[in-house]
Amino acid sequence: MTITITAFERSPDGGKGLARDTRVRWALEEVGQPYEVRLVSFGAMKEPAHLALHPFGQIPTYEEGDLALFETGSIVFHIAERQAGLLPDDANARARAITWMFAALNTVEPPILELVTARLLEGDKPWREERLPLVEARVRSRLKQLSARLGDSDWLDGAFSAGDLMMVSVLLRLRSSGILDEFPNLAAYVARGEARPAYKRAFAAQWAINAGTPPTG
Ligand code: GTB
Repeated sequence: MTITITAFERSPDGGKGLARDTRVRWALEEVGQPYEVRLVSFGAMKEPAHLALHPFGQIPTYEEGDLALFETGSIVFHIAERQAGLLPDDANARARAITWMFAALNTVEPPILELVTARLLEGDKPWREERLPLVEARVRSRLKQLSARLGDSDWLDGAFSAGDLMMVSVLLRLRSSGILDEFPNLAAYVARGEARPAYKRAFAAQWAINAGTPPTG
């Protein structure tokens, strides 16, 4: 059955792979599942046809026959559950890998998004100088904990899993801040993720669409 995802017609990041369709593309590439992409403009995202797929008017979405999904956590989990390659067979190891997916989205991503907001969207606000160090401290605190848990392992819990895919995707958003480099094992972890052939294919596919658009992210 054909799988169709949606992505920005023009990603505001100019092809850095930071828009969330990249993590879905990566998951599909890891399991060897071909897919099609429907590009949507910011305007079209808020139109009824897209809102029927995504109640919040965002990308990415995922369509497969009668099934329509939104939220990258749910989409990547769906892909990982149905095809081999992203979740271990052992029930406990599988539960732990899923736990890391949730940890990436619920515990690590929120302070990172707060930082992105503080740096990019509130850059001209009078409270920026006071707020930014507080937000950066919250990000560093999370990274310190994650770094301690990862230690010198390649991946968070044994073999590469959907948990790592999600965690690397989340951490990539930090690159332009320089904070990731303060934690060499996390920077190396992200680089390992980016070196995976499936990630490279996913990145190249979004780059082919977005390269040359003015970066703002
Ligand atoms: N929780 C949802 C999920 O995980 O699927 C969040 C989806 C989401 O934030 N989608 C964004 C979107 O559609 C695109 S990815 N935004 C348009 C809108 O809300 O109107 C977020 C994103 C946007 C831009 C950059 N960038 O420029 O670097 C990076 C990431």
